Amino acid sequence: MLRIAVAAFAALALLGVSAASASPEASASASATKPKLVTVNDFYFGPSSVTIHKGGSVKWVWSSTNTYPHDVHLKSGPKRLEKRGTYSTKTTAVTDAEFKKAFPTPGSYHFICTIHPTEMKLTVVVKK
Ligand SMILES: [Cu+2]
Repeated sequence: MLRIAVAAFAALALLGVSAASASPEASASASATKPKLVTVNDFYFGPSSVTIHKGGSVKWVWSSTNTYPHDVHLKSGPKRLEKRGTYSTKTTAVTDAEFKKAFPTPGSYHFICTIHPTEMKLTVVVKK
């Protein structure tokens, strides 16, 4: 069961990467904007807040020392955000997972882990 979840995660991560490299914003600013790294830990996102520019991306990496499953779920974001579902993972993972997402729309984004919603919170601010 866990193996299936991890495989699904890997597929999701690949989709995320190919979508990002196909986007004009990403290629135009590729050298300037390395993804901001956020680690997914028992039981916090580190750091709990990141700021990027429009077209930049965030890469979540699950800590190798985790013993509980976590996910990344967009709780709230800009009003007219397109493809809202692509800002959340489809599965949970304990370790050895990554999730990368580009942010073409400026605004404030609030993420949680749906399994630990009161402990695990992350704010992403996307500047114009
Ligand atoms: Cu969690």
